[in-house]
Amino acid sequence: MWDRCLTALRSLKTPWQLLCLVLLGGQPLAMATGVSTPALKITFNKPASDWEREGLPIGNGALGSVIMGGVETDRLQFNEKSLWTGGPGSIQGYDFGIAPESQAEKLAAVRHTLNEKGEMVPDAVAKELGRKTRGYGDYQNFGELVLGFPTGGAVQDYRRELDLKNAVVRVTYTQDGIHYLREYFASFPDGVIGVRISADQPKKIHLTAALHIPDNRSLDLRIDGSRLIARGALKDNGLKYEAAVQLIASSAQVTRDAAILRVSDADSVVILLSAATDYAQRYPVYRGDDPHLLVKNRLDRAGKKSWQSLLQSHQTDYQTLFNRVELDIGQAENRLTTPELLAAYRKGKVELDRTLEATYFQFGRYLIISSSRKGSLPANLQGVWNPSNTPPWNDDYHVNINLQMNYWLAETTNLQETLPPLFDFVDSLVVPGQVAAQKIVGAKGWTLFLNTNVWGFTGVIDWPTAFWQPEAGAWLAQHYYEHYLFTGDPKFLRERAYPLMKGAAQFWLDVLVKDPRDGKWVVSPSFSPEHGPFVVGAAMSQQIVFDLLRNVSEAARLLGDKNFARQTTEVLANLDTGLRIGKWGQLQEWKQDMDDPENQHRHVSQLFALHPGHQIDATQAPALLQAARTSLNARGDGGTGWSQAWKINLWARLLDGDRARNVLSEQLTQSTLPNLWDNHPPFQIDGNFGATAGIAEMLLQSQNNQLQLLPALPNAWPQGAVRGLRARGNLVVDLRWKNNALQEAVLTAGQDGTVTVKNSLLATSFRLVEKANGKKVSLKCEGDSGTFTVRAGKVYLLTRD
Ligand code: FUC
Repeated sequence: MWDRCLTALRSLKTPWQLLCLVLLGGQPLAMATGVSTPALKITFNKPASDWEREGLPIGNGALGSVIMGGVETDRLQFNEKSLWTGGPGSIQGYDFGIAPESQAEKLAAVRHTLNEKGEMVPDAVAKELGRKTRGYGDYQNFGELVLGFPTGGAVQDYRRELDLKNAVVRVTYTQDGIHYLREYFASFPDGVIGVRISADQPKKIHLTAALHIPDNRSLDLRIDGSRLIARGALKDNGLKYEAAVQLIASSAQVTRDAAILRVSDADSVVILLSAATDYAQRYPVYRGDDPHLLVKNRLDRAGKKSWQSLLQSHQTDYQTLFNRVELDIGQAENRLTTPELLAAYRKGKVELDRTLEATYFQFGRYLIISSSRKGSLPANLQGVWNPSNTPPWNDDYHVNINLQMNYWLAETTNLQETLPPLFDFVDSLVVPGQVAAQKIVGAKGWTLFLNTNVWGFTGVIDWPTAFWQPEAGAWLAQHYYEHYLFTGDPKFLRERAYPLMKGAAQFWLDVLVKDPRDGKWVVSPSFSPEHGPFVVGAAMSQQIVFDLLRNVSEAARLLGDKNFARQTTEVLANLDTGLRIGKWGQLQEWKQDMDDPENQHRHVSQLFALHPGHQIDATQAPALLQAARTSLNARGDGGTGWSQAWKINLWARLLDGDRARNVLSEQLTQSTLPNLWDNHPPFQIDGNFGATAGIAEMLLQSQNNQLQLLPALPNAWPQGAVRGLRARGNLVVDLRWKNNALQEAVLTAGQDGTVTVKNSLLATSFRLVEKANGKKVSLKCEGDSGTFTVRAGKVYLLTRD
């Protein structure tokens, strides 16, 4: 289909013709795989009046911008991920959150009190072990590119849309009989943000372009030809920055006055923006080259390319990733704006509900592609988009769920190219994390606690409610092993995953203590995230350590590290697993049976073992599963955005599709802004990513060596198809279903192996063949699951007979 589209696109000349194709060609197109998806767009019929609620985001990983689309003044607030205050060189001083003297004695005293008394209030522990932060820093607003247009007559037919299939924002309107079109995108291959302003009549574009830079930094604003350059350094830490804007106007001259570029009587204008800092992800200094050459070279190169060629490289890059997954849950083409679609949600039009849900799913994928690409930092609490110099939670990396949740969708929704920033970032935390492990806990290995910044912060803060979370390192290590399970890449396992996981495990081998009550290895002090007292052996601490030690022992065996395999297996055998069923049938959050059935705390930490862990397996442990269900029921379907997103995943793991979809609906109605950004509140992107991951989890699961097809399909999606989801074991899976039952599954194997598939279809009459030649594949069946051998590169087709 894409070939067809590209040929059609190439035959068109003006942006207007292209736009007409996009706007009018809204018929669902049958894909080769049979998945049909109408236009995926987020639309408004007015300019944004509120950045957070109505802005439309574009991004290339490092750079991001939010499009407001004002007719007379268009503001493109923009960011570059490394522009942070704090860190080395900060006027507030900076110590990575780590005191120079060892905290091991204080820790031993806390441990002793816990052994004596069983629990401690967080304030008392924070008084001992917390540390006032200095120079932690904040992710910064880079500035605004402000475009000014002349005042005209009444504006008609205004439309502002984010087109998820093409990763382009468009603004269109008619004024004084002229149709205007603005297009915006952020290109990963060219490293620039591109904007084109055009009209359907010649010489109608008149505009000014200025850069507004916040005043907490020095500023040298210059014009060089048709380029506007802003450079300087943050006052707080001396971090150098540069942003530059290049104007390219057809049949018109760019003139300049003071620090403003001006174009009159142009047919169209292309504006390119690039920005960078001298940040480098290198402990302990975190500084690299002056950003000038990088910014200049990017603009020089991009400025030589035509708009079409810039757009084409961008779309080829983007669509290579985005187009891998298509979801059809019976959504309908429609002309509603996104706020209207949200307002109509669950008011009786089921196709429209599905349109919103399918768009929300793909929006999560759009957002991670736009905020996490190689060569930059990972997606932070707001991805890459932030208009403030003092954003909520510093717009940092919280690692007691948030950063992890940001990447849950990366493997399952087939976007491995978004993972390098996470792995590079976590790798860069190992050296400062070793210092933290040493000084704060007196242990080998590495770890970090609640939160981190771009400056290797691995120490502690002093906020009693959350500050102590040394399991963060182990939790992050899970992503490395999962990456190996999904890709089967032995080099990644050997060279990156294993050293990182082993370091995290060495920390825990040093830290675990024997609980005098039962002789089991436990974490002490232990704190269930942001909830309850400090105790010994809270469920989540134990489950995370279990997850890490199990993964690392498996990896050690695979790689022949016999000693470490033995050591970790021995500890595992006597580790408190953190799985206990309490007096009201709940899965206990603490070793003591003290859960309150009325409590609806947003962190459902005791369910880590169900998701993102897989210690509790829906197919094997009915009692634990029931306990998990009881706990999750008690917590309810509400919560902050990310909490609801987590619950979608959890209900999917409990194989309850209707409940998973109900939480999704609650998230869409309670925690979603008009532009579909997740609302914690405020805007926090983890909920978007977590919900997309949850939808994938409803359709396909592959933990514990079982490929579960449509494990949690809700009744609300009786008919549909999905193409391109990924499963552990290096598999790509396409599914089609009807009357709530699987009709067809296509499995593409990336490596040789054995696959155990699970679906009720296997208990009825089905066929499994090699797709290329129709040859029957032998399958060993047991109830509703069947096991067969796959070969790398082969495609297998499972159908209803
Ligand atoms: C965790 C959560 C909060 C918030 C913050 C950024 O501490 O408990 O709800 O998401 O991270």
